[in-house]
Amino acid sequence: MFKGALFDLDGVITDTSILHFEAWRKLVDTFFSSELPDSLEEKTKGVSRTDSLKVILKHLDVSVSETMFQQLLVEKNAYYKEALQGISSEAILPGVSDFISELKQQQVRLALASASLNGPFILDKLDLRDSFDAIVDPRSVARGKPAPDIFLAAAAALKLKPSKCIGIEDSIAGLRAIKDSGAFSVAVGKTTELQKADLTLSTTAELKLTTICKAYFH
Ligand code: B16
Ligand code: MG
Repeated sequence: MFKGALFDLDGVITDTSILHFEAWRKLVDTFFSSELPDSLEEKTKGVSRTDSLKVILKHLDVSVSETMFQQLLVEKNAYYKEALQGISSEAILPGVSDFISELKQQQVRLALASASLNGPFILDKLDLRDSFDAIVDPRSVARGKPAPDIFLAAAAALKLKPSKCIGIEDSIAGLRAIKDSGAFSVAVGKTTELQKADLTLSTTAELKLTTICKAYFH
């Protein structure tokens, strides 16, 4: 049996990805009078704020000064934080609360492995902070997803080997990170690339201990 569960946040615990992308769209509209195509959303999922902005500027084919770059990061976060004000435990994705209870009953320890600097703030809003034994500060790892660093740090924070953990992700970058960490990968979503996970589920409603154990011991 696995002893640890390493959770991504956005797209796994709550669906804030739409709020992220709306904030990016607002920023691009305000500062560059431009629009972003839907296809860019996947490329910014699971990717740090800084790396997301690089992807967006590359798409727009514009370069900005370091000062402007930093200002854009601050502005985007301000839009995003504004959108987060209204969220509560009702925004926890289906099945997640029950799954966390099942894990707790089996003494599985929980760690948050989110690229978001807003992770602790969001867990507070969802009333889930106390459910987690560890929250990795994404600033404490050298490389962001798709590098495995944050999942390695999450397992280490639980004092577990990655092979004794499952990692749960919704993004392609995040899935690569779990796989390279050596944890058992559970992907949630319908994107073709997510089928490469050890176990792929269509939605969080399918996150059940029996389903995961069956695949883990297979
Ligand atoms: P922030 P996750 C990621 O969260 C989001 O998927 C990604 O879109 C965002 O750019 C990143 O967090 C950084 O978020 O701007 O709040 O620091 O999926 O790793 O939980
Ligand atoms: Mg995610």
